Amino acid sequence: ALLTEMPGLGMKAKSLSADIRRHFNCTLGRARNCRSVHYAYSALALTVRDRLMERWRNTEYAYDQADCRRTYYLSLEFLLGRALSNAMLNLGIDEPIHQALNELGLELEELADSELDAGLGNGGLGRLAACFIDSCATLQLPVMGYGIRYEYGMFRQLVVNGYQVEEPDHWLRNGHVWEQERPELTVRVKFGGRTELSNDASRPGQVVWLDTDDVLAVPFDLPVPGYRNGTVNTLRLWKSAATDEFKLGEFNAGDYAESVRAKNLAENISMVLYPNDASENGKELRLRQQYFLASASLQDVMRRWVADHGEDFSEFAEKSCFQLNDTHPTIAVAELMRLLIDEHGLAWNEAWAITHRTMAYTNHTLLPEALEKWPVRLFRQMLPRLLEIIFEINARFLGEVAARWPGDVDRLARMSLIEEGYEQQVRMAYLAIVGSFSVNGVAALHSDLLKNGMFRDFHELWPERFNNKTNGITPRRWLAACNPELAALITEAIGAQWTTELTRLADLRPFAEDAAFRERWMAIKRRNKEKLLDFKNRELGLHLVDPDQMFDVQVKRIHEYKRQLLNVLHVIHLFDRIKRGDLQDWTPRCVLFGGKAAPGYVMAKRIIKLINNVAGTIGSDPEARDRLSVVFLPNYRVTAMEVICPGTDLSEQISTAGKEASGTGNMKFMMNGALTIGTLDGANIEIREEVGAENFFLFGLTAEEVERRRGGYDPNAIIEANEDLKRVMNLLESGYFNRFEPGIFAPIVESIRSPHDPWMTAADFPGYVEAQRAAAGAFSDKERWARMSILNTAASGKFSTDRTIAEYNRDIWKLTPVPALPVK
Ligand code: DL6
Repeated sequence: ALLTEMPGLGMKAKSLSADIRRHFNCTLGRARNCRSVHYAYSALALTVRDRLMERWRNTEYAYDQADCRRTYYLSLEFLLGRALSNAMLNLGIDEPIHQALNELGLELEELADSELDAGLGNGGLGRLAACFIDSCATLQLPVMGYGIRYEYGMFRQLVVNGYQVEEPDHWLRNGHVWEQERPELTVRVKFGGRTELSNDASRPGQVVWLDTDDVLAVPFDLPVPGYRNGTVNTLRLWKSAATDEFKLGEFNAGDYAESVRAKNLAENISMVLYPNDASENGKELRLRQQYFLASASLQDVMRRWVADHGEDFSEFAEKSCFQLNDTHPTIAVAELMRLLIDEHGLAWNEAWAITHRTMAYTNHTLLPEALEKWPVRLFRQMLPRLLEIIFEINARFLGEVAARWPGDVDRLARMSLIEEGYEQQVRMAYLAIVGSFSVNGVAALHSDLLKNGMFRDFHELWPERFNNKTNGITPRRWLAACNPELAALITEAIGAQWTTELTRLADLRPFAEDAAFRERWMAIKRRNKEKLLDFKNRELGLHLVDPDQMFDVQVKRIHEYKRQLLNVLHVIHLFDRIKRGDLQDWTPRCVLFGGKAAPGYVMAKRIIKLINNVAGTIGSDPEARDRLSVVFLPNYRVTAMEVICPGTDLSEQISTAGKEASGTGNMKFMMNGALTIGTLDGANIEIREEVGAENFFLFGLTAEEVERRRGGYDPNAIIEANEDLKRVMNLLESGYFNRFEPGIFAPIVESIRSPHDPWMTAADFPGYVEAQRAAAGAFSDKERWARMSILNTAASGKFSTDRTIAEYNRDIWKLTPVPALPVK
């Protein structure tokens, strides 16, 4: 007891600076003449981490004592970004830290800049998981995140001669002070081998899985601080390691090569994040990662359960919930069955009653190509026991379908967890639906489209399972931390409660009519635009842009459905207007693009090249460059967005309707006072509802219209009928933007002209140009724009993940908040 007793650590500048010195000299052992920014950062981070530690212990202790129901958020991705400023903000020590660093002659910004992003995710889905765990801690909900500690996160993007080049992201190269290794909690995960019936007479009918190649899962914990409430939750990330058997094998000289191969196979599991966000990864290693995460996490939960409750699982489902972040961790459904039946001796029905009351599934996409399927053959070889369980789940499930719709053979084939064909495949989304008590989409339109489209049969069978949870973002990182000046102005106007009750932002509405307030608001926006330009110049080399131009921004993964191409076509149209002297009511603008293409996605990479070539042509045209500038910002990431969204005027959310499940970038821009130009897709619809049609630049086909036009789509007729688009296509086709690289954009032209273009770029061009004109007109009326900007922030209250998580909790998790014990 004496050992665990600890007095609280000081939160004032004096004790903070003493601790920074102590860590620099004692923990890190730096020499007297060391001037390393990295070590100064590490000393500061360790000082902040100490303050998290004591709250972390108290939180875990409070949860243990309460023996409360808990949720486990299983996700292959957590796109965390940097940790330092967030921890300082949430602990409420940013002021004293500033003072402490001042005393020491250090600059916070410089130290903070040396932290590498934890880029353990592709985009929206991974960043959503990071925002969720922030809100769970802020709401004091006993929620633990489980993920993979990838050695290499999302690749670093360089642009060379306009082309994307990928470089590995070794984000752990300088160490990672925030994590805590917990080797004593290592678990074994099985792969390969074979199954047979047990000959143990006391366990008749039991299956044993044997001759497996096991891998160790070693947990590394990250603290997840709530906002100024004493709670620190846990994100547990698994690293794979070889078992001792491999090491023993190394002594056996004859088998050395095989032994090393097996060791590498084990260690490769957590080596690298797959960089595809919207298409199947389809690789054996990816399935290994999925099972590794699911099995290690479930075993971890079960181990704690057995320690507290013994082998009595009667209350397991009352006390535990697993939220599956997309289909990626869905194998957890079969793994929980396996653990309950094979390892803990439950009968099938008992195990199933627990499993399907415990699992909940969130779908994040409407693109059929992103729905995961795994070949039965691969399963049989890698996870033979899991395949048996999936077959059994399927047989019982199809029995239920047949009883409900006797003789409907087509329906059985449609709904089966196994897709027949040249090669049998396991449909992971269907396994998730069958194994879960809740299935949700991530915006109202998306959830409706799931019910009426992709999962229609399942909705007919179990309508009560389906629900919507519109996404959000954490206002701590995405307003308070990334836009401190605006946050201070908002607090001065309406008080500080908005940080945890975001709907309070509505109180800003009357300030839209206050001229002095508008002036301050826009002065902050201008300084944020200057900061964005500084950032751009640091990352890209100096290239002057006037901060009074309209900053028109599209940053997100590069994908055809997100239609960066439509944006480029509009840029070419603006260039064409300049060249033909159509300059009436001209609004100077800077169009900024950023985003990574999946390395194998050829068309997306070609679109990056087109953006860069157009940027180059316009930048070297003396008539054009002061009126229009185009920038492609390489290596878009969380830290970049923290500078980009406060400095944006116009947010581009222009996906083909019915394709973007929700979007969350749209929310970050809105919260920071940008106006949206967008289609009726994903959460744009709800954004427009909140802010009012008059404060949103709408265009484009609706999701229904897109579907209806399929089959009869004639882009060439649209091009012929629209003079602007015809001229744009002429410029593109003439090779104007690729004079020294003939033909490189031909596939892009073909895709626009194809009657099978699923993204219907040509169809939305005329409406888009019109909406852009309206936006430019509004921007040139400074007072009007300022009003609209304030109203956008004021209307963004719905889009806090605090609201999203409160809804998950109300409808799915049903957890009781547990306050952490106070720090002594
Ligand atoms: O739910 C988070 C995020 C949504 O906001 C995006 O609209 C959606 O595209 C993304 N989904 C994925 C999964 N695959 N795909 N495509 O990243 O989830």
